[in-house]
Amino acid sequence: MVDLKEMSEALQKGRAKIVKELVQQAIDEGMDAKTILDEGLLAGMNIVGAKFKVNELYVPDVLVAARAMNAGAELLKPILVADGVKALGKVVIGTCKGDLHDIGKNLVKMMMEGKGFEVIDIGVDVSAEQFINAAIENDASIIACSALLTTTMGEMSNVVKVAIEKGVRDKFTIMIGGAPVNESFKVSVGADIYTPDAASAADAAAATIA
Ligand code: B1M
Repeated sequence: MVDLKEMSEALQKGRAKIVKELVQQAIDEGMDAKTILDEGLLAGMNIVGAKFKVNELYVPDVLVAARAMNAGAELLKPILVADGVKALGKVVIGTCKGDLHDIGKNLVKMMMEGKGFEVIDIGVDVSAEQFINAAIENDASIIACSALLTTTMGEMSNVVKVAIEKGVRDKFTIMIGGAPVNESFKVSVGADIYTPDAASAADAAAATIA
């Protein structure tokens, strides 16, 4: 039986190959994908975050851990999205301008695909104009903005402003999330939905269609 603590420790050391092997082994053993994600991968990433905060780990350490996280999450993706049945609609997702953090965004994308959405991922460092233009071009119904930095969450306010300026505010549900964001910030910028994690983001997105 795979030891999820060992998986978490391998992730913290950035051992992507070992993380992938352990994730695959856990899948083969029939372990629940959500348990592998939460108790193996995310548990490891949380420890990395805490050590980064107190300068016990530095940017290169965090980068290799992030790569290991993404490598493991990729293996879980087909299982996490397997529940998706019919296409619910289109979502444009990205990380706000100035922000390169993409692990949370990738999880939100994965969960939304799991619900049956077609998700157009426009990457990181995305400006308000780019969010709106991509949503118009792809005829999306939801714009999903992620931010991990207090210095980049302000771009979410610009997404709402640009949508109003272009006369398309009522065409899109604007969803926001990421560690520094909360419900009162959502209200202050005039976005439609804030959710604290990827699973609730996918549930909330699906609820807009129902
Ligand atoms: Co950065 N970083 N980082 N970093 N990094 C944080 C965010 C930080 C909190 C670390 C710390 O100080 N404790 C801090 C931000 C402080 C602040 O602004 N308040 C920080 C900093 C300061 C920086 C740099 C400025 C460091 C530097 O260079 N001196 C720099 C900025 C670069 C830039 O973006 N311009 C930087 C760089 C990096 C790396 C490149 C090394 C790497 C990113 C790699 C990558 O993403 N590919 C990195 C990482 C990995 C982190 C930590 C350690 C982990 C983030 C993460 O991926 N968590 C982070 C500390 C921490 O969070 N503990 C930190 C796992 C991920 C699943 O969680 O993204 O929060 P998260 O997503 C969650 C929810 O927030 C939510 O769902 C997910 C869970 O289900 N969610 C949504 C996210 N988006 C959503 C959207 C939604 C709904 C929910 O709807 C649309």
